[in-house]
Amino acid sequence: MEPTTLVFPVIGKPIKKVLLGMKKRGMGHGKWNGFGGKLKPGETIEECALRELEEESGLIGKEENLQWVGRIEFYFAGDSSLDHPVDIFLLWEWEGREEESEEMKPEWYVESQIPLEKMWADDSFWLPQVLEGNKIQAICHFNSDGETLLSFEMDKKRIY
Ligand code: 8DG
Repeated sequence: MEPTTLVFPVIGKPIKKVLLGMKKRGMGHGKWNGFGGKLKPGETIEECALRELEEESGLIGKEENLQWVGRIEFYFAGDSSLDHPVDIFLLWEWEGREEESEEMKPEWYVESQIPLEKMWADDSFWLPQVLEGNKIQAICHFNSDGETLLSFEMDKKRIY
């Protein structure tokens, strides 16, 4: 699978609120997540991050307000066609207002009330770290069902 992106619009430093979207279709359907998707030919990873953010949430971001906070390589046992990396960004400023799209239903969450139990199984290992001011690099193995987490190895580094 192509490289993918994930953007979390955030408010406050330390972060107080995060915009999540309930994914209405496709991979991760029924789960809360940041906004993102697959890299298109000719696009940079930042262009992809901002395009997917706008398509899915209605927010319009600029590269200068995106902060790269990590990369996870995902591997799926028995189906390497699903293997893909995800580059993760925080977005500190934007224009426009969040709007429901065909793909996502956006909602602001207080940082302490993020619904980790309704997110991808690996997110509880890294999302709190990223929201606390760390950048991360991780390798994550899932079963072929994409639901059973087999292993998660992470390095983290404080950024603020
Ligand atoms: P597209 O066809 O519109 O490009 O793609 P999409 O339907 O919007 O997204 P996708 O191709 O299904 O890409 C998967 C999205 O899910 C992408 O934003 C990265 C993200 N993602 C994973 N694995 C995980 C995970 O374990 N945790 C979280 N939080 N996000 C993940 O692919």
